[in-house]
Amino acid sequence: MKIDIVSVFPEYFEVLNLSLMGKAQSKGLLEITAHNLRDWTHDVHHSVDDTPVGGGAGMVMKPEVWAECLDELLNLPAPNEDDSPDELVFPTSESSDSPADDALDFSGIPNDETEEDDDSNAAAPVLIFPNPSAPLFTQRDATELSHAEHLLFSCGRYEGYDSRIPDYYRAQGIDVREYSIGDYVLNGGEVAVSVMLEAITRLMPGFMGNPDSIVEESYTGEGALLEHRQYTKPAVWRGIAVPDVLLSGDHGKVDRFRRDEALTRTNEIRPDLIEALDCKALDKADRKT
Ligand code: 6GU
Repeated sequence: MKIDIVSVFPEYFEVLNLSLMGKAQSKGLLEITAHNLRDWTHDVHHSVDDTPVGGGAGMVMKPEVWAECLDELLNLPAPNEDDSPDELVFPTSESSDSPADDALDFSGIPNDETEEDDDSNAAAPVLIFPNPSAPLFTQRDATELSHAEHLLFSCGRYEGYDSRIPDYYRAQGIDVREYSIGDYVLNGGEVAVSVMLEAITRLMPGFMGNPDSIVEESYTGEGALLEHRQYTKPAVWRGIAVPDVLLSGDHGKVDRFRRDEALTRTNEIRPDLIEALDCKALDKADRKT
């Protein structure tokens, strides 16, 4: 899998040379390149942001710099740059399918589901924007993206990026995703991208030493449940015993015990996951739990 990351702090991603991610790179399974967005600026200050149109605090990342960068990394031709910034229409809402803007050729139908269709050459990258105001990134997304050939992450900083950037690339037929990693605010997309990358790449075939270890985890399989609790030896430690059934050697009982614990714990900690369970994925014994 080829992975490009664009950031004003590409050094953030040096940690990807460590541990399993580093190993996957040496094995040739992953090819990660972190680019500096400022390499696509032309002014002496290498500025990448500007004040928000409509007022408000903070700075917003400028579309022009991102576009030069993303056009190049996506191998797209730059459009006519005759359109002076004043002629552009600012959409009034954040909606990505604003129909106006023929100047920008917003003819494409935004479609988050598209994976690798389209006429374009082989594997156009999936373009991913971390964004605290976007839908949550889930294990399902990680699983889907672990099959992609090429991912391109665009890390915003400051208050975010101009919303026309993802709109524009969607209209060009690129598979564009915007994701939040949780209900809290980070200073920029770098950490969020590291999180998503780790969740995605560990699901790639050949990434894990023991592929079984990703099968039984929380959030995978039919009906996402939190995992049961884990114990190792000794059987009694500081006066605390592991549950007897785990020492019984009866695999059927052990499986039932773990499944019950997963259901009970999920119900206590994440009732929303229980709500979302597909009843068909439950067996009779589950229903009793
Ligand atoms: Cl993707 N970005 C930022 N800046 N903050 C976040 C986030 C992303 N997800 C949760 N908080």
